[in-house]
Amino acid sequence: MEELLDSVVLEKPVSTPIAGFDVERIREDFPILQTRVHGNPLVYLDNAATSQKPQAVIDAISNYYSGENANIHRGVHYLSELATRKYEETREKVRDLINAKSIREIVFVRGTTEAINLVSSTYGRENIRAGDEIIISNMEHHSNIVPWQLLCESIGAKLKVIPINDDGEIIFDEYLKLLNDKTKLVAVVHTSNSLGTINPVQQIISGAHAHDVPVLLDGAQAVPHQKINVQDLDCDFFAFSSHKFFGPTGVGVLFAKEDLLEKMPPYEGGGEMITSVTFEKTTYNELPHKFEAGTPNIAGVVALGKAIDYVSEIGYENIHRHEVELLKYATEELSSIKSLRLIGTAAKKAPVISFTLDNIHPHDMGTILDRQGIAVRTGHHCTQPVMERFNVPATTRASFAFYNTKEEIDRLVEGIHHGLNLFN
Ligand code: 7TS
Repeated sequence: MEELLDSVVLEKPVSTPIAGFDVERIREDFPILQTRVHGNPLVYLDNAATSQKPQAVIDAISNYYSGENANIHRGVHYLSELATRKYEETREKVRDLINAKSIREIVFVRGTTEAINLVSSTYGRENIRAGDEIIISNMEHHSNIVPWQLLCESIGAKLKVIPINDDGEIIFDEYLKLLNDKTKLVAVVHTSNSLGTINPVQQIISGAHAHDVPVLLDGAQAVPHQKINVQDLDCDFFAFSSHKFFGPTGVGVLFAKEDLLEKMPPYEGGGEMITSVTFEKTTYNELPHKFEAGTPNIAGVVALGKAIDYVSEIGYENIHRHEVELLKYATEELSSIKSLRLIGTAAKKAPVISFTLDNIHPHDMGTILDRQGIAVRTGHHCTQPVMERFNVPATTRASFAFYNTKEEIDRLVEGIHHGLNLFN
């Protein structure tokens, strides 16, 4: 009888095992996931803001400073050559990760934000003129809005915005209508951080290319969840951040097609980006170094290489299968809460769930969840136009990574019920 009861109780939360994917084993690689917050085991559901780091990435930073530290590209001594090799090895790993044609197309920057600012202040300033138009969407992160607004203000160009429907999907016909002879760039988010929507980027790119318009993809929320192939996509620019991809903060990647990078003026001036300098004339270094002025975040780049190794070992297929299950389970469980409204119900979604609750402000819910050790984000998630579109001041957002579990989703749901009981 006892055995029977056990099996009944156990039936619900156990995940379908995925061959070669052991989430409990994987969780052991992330020291922070073993910590307690306010006396409870941490449930970390703020992965869209930043992901946690496996021990291999943490060790890479420590090992770099303990045994490898030197400035790169400049020295003939052993350590400088070692640091340079490690830094450049990551460039090749990034190239392979997103399947770029050449390492000349991989520029290290500080993050997605800097990558987009680089494109707006170099490609944008060189190619966009008064009266021209730049297309973005209603679901952009502020970092893919403000750089274009700054550019438009200074040169007299116009920003055009693709509207989204009530599920949080781009209205494709409206996008096609916006494309015209004045369009000089399309800059859209691959995967929305506040809605979870995965945009039909392939079709967006084909639509723009039919008008000879280049496309920049903000891939910050895409790279942690799915394999990106910039050659298949044929995107012209692609930006992402290391810290959302299990690597350190302060490092990001700009991919750009080589012919575009060749024609773009430098971004910042300084050491490393030059071939020769006289007071009369400076010539610039070859790609991609022309866009990497000054001493970069060498330790961060080296550790990003470890994050790429780590994700490759787990495999995107396994990550995808596990996250699809998490998203499905979380959507079902959260939808069963009567006063809960999901914001972002697109047919194609990454594991990100935004919601509001009747009569409880997201910040209050976030605080109540935090007291139970559950980390979610509340606010506008740097997508204020999305909040305006859905007529909400803010949302509570749970965003998942491959190390999250169904049991953690149960803790979230219990936590929300606890908050509802306190307020009602
Ligand atoms: N683009 C998207 C889609 C993002 O989600 C973010 C950060 C950025 C750009 C900016 O990235 P950064 O690394 O340059 O800062 N998103 C979030 C978030 O959702 N909560 O905190 C940061």
